[in-house]
Amino acid sequence: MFRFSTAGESHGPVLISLIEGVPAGLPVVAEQIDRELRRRQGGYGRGGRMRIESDRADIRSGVRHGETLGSPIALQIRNRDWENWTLAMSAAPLEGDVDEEDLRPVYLPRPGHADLVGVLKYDRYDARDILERASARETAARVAAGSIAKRLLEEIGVRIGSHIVMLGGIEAKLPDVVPEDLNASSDASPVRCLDPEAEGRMIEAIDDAKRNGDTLGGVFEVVVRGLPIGLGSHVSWDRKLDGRLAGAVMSIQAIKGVEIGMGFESGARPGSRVHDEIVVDDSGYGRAGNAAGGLEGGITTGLPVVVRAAMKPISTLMRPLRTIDIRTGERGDAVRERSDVCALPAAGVVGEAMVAIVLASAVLEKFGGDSLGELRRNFEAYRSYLSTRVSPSS
Ligand code: EPS
Repeated sequence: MFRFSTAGESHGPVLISLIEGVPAGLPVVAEQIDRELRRRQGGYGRGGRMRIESDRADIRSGVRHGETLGSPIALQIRNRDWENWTLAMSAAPLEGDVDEEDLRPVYLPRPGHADLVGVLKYDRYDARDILERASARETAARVAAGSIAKRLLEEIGVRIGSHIVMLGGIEAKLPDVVPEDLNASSDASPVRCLDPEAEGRMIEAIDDAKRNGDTLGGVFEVVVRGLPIGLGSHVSWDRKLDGRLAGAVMSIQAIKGVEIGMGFESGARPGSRVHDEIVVDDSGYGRAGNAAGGLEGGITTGLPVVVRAAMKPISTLMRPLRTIDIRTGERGDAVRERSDVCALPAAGVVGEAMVAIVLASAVLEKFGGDSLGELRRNFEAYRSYLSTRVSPSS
């Protein structure tokens, strides 16, 4: 299985990704990881932090001479902003006289952030103890891990992209067929949107929100092509791939809803207008549509996997909402920290990473292998088995 965990605070010295289960012999170079990290840093609506950082991954273990060893891969991303936070985020106990302001404490929790529930649960008084880890800065480490998962998937012909389908209530007109190289098109747009007319209105909406001290969310869509039939399983709840994808995407900071394929709309239609009829075409079994979003019974159908996620607006508002001071219990305005007006375009990149991680795990479960060669052989054997099944009329 592809397993990963992350460590690091937003203004600590580094972010770390630890990845296990990657077979030996997978070509990996830092530039590929960095390219993904750069994509996450972009997007119209980002705040000042992204001008400070230029995220790069140092490969600390698990790779030798450009190829994985099968051992745990440790990736480290430096927080450049750390230089401005050495006292406030010091790991060492405080010594001597310290001005409390220099510790940048947060006593006015933001509605919508983890600030309040975190301090109560973990018995802290300074919400910085919570928000430093709850921050979406952590998603840089996810994207680094996701880039390794993408690398693995590329080896069997799987391609992942994303785009923004709605931002702040403005819906993009979707093309009948999403472009083959989705990211080549979406990354060319400042809001990663395929509809130029909607793009203009989205940018205006972000500018308006900024002027009003407000923030905006929206919906992104991840599309995965080239998956074989048969990843995931119907046999147990925790092996259903749709459930695993939804959980992974829902775990991204600020995500409040996930749907697969037609999603919520399918609950409003009769079955005759939802299910993708089974047909035979040149390559064997085919489908008349893809309302299922590439998954039936928790198993891939071989059609594109389509996952959408709704991101709520960022909870740091420059025109703050009402809150209660943790020290005094008195009313106050929520803390204003430097933040983004809209991080939806970046969230799409993070969504790609989480989807890639779940799919890489499902690929390794099905095809196994200690080496890339073994994985490939197992994959090819399965493909040739499938080719004996997909021409029922012959
Ligand atoms: C982020 C870095 C953060 C925020 C944002 C995401 O940097 P800073 O807090 O120093 O401005 O820009 O995090 C949040 C919106 C949040 O609510 O925590 C990043 O690297 O993506």
